[in-house]
Amino acid sequence: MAQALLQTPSPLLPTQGAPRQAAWNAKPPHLAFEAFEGLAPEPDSAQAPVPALADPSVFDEITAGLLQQPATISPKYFYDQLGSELFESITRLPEYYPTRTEHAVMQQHAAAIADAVGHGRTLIELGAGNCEKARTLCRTLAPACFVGVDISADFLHDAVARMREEFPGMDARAVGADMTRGVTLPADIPRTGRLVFYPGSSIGNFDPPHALMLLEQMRDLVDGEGEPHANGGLLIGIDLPKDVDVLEAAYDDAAGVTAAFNLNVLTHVNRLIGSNFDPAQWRHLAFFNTLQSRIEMHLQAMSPLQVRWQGGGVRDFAAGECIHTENSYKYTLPVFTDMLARAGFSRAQAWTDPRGWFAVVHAQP
Ligand code: AVJ
Repeated sequence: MAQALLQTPSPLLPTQGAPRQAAWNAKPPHLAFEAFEGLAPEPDSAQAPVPALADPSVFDEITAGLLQQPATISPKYFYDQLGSELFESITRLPEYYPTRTEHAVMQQHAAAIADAVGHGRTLIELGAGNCEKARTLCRTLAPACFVGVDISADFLHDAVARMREEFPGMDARAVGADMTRGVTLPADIPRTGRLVFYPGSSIGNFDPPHALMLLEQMRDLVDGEGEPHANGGLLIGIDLPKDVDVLEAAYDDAAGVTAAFNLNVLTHVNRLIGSNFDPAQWRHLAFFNTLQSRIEMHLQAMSPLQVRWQGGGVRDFAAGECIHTENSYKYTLPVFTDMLARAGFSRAQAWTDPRGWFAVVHAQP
């Protein structure tokens, strides 16, 4: 059933088409736009060049979200080049405990984790970003092959190039893909001995039903696509519930880096759909929703606003109205282990830090 999700079109997981791939590799449209403007000192708006926008599926997804009540923008659009850099800065903030806590758990339990997952595998990191976490893992696991998958393709390519330098014997690949649309690996990636690594508690960005579907896809990915004795595994980071003040500070830091990260999504969306968001008219909100056990991030309009985008789309916002940009679910271990079981994983093993703030979980189909 989950296998079908990788290939069957559905609202959550549209098929992966060639045009989208081209869009990832294209030059950022705003660069071409600015260069052109530089040649024409007083661009007439009627004649201004129309920048190349995102492919239709991205355009449709974003504009549909903006027209929802309340408006939403998927958190995956945080990660343009600047957004990926801002996220890297977040991971170094004193308030943002997840990255360093996960790192400490992996260091503390390195031997046990290596024992559980096994050496010499094909390591597939989802949402690889700067590949920093995989780098540490590669030192202990010495995988024959590493595949970094990330939506921010240029950022990922640089990171994978650095992996090749540090591990010359390892076959390191970069796959620029939106994993929520299903990941297709290059055909020559070994089907057995796969370890999917999904660190950072990024699974928390998805609503539980969607998270379950993604876990099912990961199970299929490591299941060797029907190959017997695939001997695959999943190593995943989970942020656990904790004191609300600790949680909220992590998503609303004193230096304002998370605010800048949240607001940057508007600039990115402007490039993707040709909209006219002015980030200065919005403010960052982050709070813990106890009932749903999730941090919510929103952007709040500071005055009545109208936003327009290419093709004649328009959305009015009242003062105080919000765009929901992110959820970050905090699962307890029993709840998460149950979700793993429903996704077809068993033999779950978890390691945590002394305060019980973050867990690294290994499971096998
Ligand atoms: C990358 C999803 C793990 O939810 O903690 C950090 C993203 N958002 N600060 C998280 C994020 C705001 C992060 N993940």
